[in-house]
Amino acid sequence: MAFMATIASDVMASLRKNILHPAWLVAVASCLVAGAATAAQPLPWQMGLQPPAGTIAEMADDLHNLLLVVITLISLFVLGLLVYVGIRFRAAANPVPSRTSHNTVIEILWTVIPVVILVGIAVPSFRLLYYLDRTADTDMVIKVTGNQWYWNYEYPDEGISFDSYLVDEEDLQEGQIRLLSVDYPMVVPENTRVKLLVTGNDVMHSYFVPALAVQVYAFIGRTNEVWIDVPAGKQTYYGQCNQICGVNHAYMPIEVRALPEAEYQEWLKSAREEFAMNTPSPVDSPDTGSSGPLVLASAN
Ligand SMILES: [Cu+2]
Repeated sequence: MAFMATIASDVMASLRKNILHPAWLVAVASCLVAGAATAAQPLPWQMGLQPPAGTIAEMADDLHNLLLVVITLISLFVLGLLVYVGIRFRAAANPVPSRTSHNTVIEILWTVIPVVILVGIAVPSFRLLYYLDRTADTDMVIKVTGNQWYWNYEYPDEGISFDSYLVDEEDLQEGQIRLLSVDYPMVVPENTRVKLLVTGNDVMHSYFVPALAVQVYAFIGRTNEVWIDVPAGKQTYYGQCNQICGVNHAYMPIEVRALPEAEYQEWLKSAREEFAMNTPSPVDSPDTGSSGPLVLASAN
């Protein structure tokens, strides 16, 4: 027993020394302050979702908060019921159990109440689904292609296309974030609705930016259409591929940079020079005849 007591007091002393160490307190405090200042990246000790950016994310956040209340109440009710039954009807307190096999009132209640709860959840849920599905009123289009292991962003209306790679840890500049910053981020003007055409080039990837509440699969040979509602404000939103896609799955982050219109136009000017798309190579022979299926020439 003395041995156990010694261990316990050692553990307590160590906890006091380490957890209450000023460095820890400073770290935790700075996380909280940083959490309030920057909105679009995961933070140490983060609780809950990233602050929502744009109407889609706000609606998703509201739905999440509503569901959190509902499931908490249900869990507490079921727990309370279990504890009550366990105590009230235990063998010692209730030696002769009731032989009741059914009770019509309670059976109607435990069918109708869950249905009402589910319908209550379905209304905001479907509202959000239909809102997400409406990609018609967007201001611009970006085609996003997942590759092993980087993203490619193409602005079809601007004729630019570029690859976006993770910045290695040893090359990180001031202000860049380990495992999240990329060499060429996807740049968008602030306060814009952007239609994303998401596809894949090799295996399945998934384009996921939590703060913008966008998560969509990138399949080879198929284009998924979604939109993001980038709110006003110069901000960088970080995300990651969240479909296990091979050994470097963790190293293909997404960086979306929202710029004021003037700065976006400036970026566009330099991007047009730097990332002008190669014109697609023409099919080898225009006269393929009608004898066989059309074979597209390999680009390389
Ligand atoms: Cu991936």
